[in-house]
Amino acid sequence: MLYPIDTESRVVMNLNGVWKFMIDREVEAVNPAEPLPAEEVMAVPASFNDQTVTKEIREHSGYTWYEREFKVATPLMKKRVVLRFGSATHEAWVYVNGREVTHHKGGFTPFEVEIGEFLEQGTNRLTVRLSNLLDYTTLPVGNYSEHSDEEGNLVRKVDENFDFFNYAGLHRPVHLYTTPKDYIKDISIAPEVDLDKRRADVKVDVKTAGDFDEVLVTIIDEEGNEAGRSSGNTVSVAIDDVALWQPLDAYLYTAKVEGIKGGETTDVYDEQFGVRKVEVAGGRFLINGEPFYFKGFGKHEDTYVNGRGLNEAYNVLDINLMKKMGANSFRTSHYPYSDEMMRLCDREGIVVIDETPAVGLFGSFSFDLSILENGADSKDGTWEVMNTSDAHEQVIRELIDRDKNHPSVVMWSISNEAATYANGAHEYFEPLFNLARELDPQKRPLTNVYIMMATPESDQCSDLLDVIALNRYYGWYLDTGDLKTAEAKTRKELLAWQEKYPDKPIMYTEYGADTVAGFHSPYGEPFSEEYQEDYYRMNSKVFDEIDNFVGEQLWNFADFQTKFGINRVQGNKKGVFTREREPKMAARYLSERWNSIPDFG
Ligand code: GCB
Repeated sequence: MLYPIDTESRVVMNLNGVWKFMIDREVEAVNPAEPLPAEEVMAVPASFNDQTVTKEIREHSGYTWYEREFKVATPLMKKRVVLRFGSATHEAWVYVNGREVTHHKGGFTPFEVEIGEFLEQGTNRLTVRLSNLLDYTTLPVGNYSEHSDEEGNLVRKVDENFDFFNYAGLHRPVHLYTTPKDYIKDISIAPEVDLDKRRADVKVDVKTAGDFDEVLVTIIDEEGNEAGRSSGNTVSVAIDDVALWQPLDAYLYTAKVEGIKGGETTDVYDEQFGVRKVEVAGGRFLINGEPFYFKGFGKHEDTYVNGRGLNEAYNVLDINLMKKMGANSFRTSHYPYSDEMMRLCDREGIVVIDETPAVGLFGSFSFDLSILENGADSKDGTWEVMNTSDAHEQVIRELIDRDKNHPSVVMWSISNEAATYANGAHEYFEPLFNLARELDPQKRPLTNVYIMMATPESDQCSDLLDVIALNRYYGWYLDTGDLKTAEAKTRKELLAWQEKYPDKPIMYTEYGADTVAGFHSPYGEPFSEEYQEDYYRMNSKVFDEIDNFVGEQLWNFADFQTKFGINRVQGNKKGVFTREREPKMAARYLSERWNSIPDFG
């Protein structure tokens, strides 16, 4: 799906701002044919949860309503008018002037609909009904229950099967945009590069709707010069002396795609892309033929007030903080991030592991840590109770469709911490991995991010992975405060993975310790800033001994909001930065380490 941009043939209008808002108590039916009887207002894009001081709204599980009015300039009414949501979390029913125009399930991917036939001259009313409910058929996975209150009213409850607050709302920009009636529908770009000859063959596949005599693809370099052109819906354009997209040294070309009819260009779209080669070979992760070392973070889209809503100032700051620390990459844990963040990463040369919202695929998430101590139970029944295959297939399709052209994306993560050690896991995942391999025009490597119980002995899915990606908490959830034992266990497990899969690169996608900013201890006790630093020093030492180890992405970039739980005081405190983005002590150590480790080598 193309991101909405202004071009010579397209106009983008912004529907962000302050909307009417109400939660649906499900006592009286809300009729979208009438203006919403709402008393609250809500800023879009943002989560609704933290914008009021009403507990009932903040913790609401169920349905909510948003509404605003808009007008479309008369000359634009003759065009194709499309309404696009960057995301609506988690399920949306959309009405224009009281009539339903579309429905979408899945809270982290965009959707759009043509609304020309529903528009009126003058004022139009846009209404959205949202659900934040999650269960065993959705991604993420939630534990859903219902009960009645004292008045006999239905109360719905979602208990997150994962460790982040179930923020919801219109999280990303809402746009109206126009195209001509005959238009460019999608563009798929797969550059193939000969690194020795410095030559790229850029395969561009253009999907159109309507009638064109010709589709023209012109590749333009960063200086605005033409680098090549070709005509056709499926073309290959050669670029000589090609400039590569490199981590932290991005170079972006533009594919200018024109739909031509009767000698005139009727639709134009400019799609940016980068030329770079990604492969896994001989236990290494190669970018442009060189062994790349991932340094960075698991993150969240999580800021004060905005919640999980787009916060572009924080996105820019976060990337600047990463660069200052010598980091080069992050994972979009645990869901696809905004289009805007992906475009920023392309521009800034940040390497991204792009994750689906498949989190919580795990019998029962709890803070009962005995499961870690006792090891994997292959008969835990996860794959008998989960009914998420359809949702999983849909999110893989939507994620790859949206992000396929981003040079920053070097690998897809199909899930986070699923029960890959449990019987039925391989049957569940194999078709999903096959689907992702088939859909990605750039054939990027794939991974599944592994929970501690998925070990070289217990795991049932690692044959599917190109890279072994591990979330490990030795010295935190296990052997808390005992870094000596933790070090020995870390080493033992990493060596076992390496022995089992000598040709697969191994990386850490999570490791961390909750740390209360400002808490110090002369003994380096858990939760102190000293312990966090000692914990990272211990892990670094072991990483440096492992041959096939290709990267360290710690948990987490910043403190973030979670569901309530006795192990969470105002959320998860494993940030190297606080939620305000102030560094904890460990940031200085990590910055020194990462600035001294080259990105390649
Ligand atoms: C994990 C999860 C992540 C949690 C983290 C923690 O393994 O993938 O979502 O936040 O552990 O801090 O417990």
